[in-house]
Amino acid sequence: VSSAGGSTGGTPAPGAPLAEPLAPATPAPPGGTPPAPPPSVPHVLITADEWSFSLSRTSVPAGKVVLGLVNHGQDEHNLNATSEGSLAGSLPNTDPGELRQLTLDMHAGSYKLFCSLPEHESRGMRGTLTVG
Ligand SMILES: [Cu+2]
Repeated sequence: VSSAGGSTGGTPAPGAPLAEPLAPATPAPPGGTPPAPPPSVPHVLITADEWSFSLSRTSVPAGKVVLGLVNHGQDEHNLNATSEGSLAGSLPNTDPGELRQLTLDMHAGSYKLFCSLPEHESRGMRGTLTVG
């Protein structure tokens, strides 16, 4: 195993205060009671290709949800989530092989997921996520 290389050089400017003071760590609660762990956030992975959206699951409980878009296609694709016609969230055009994520606070109902590039939705890049 050669550990050659590494970042050499990068001489710091003399006298330059490079390091910002670290923010103080979260203060320990005086009672010593550890905070309850946050509830786990459900994830939905949408796999995109030409021309389909494949959802890792089609229903989630209401609340925070992480939507992931992974592009397994050859072209760029994006993700839009609408509920009753209004946009709840979106991810921009994503290159093949890339993964993007966004967290949404979703209410009970039906969300439409689709790619907004011309004709992509009509070719099949759409899906429905049921929340509640
Ligand atoms: Cu697309």
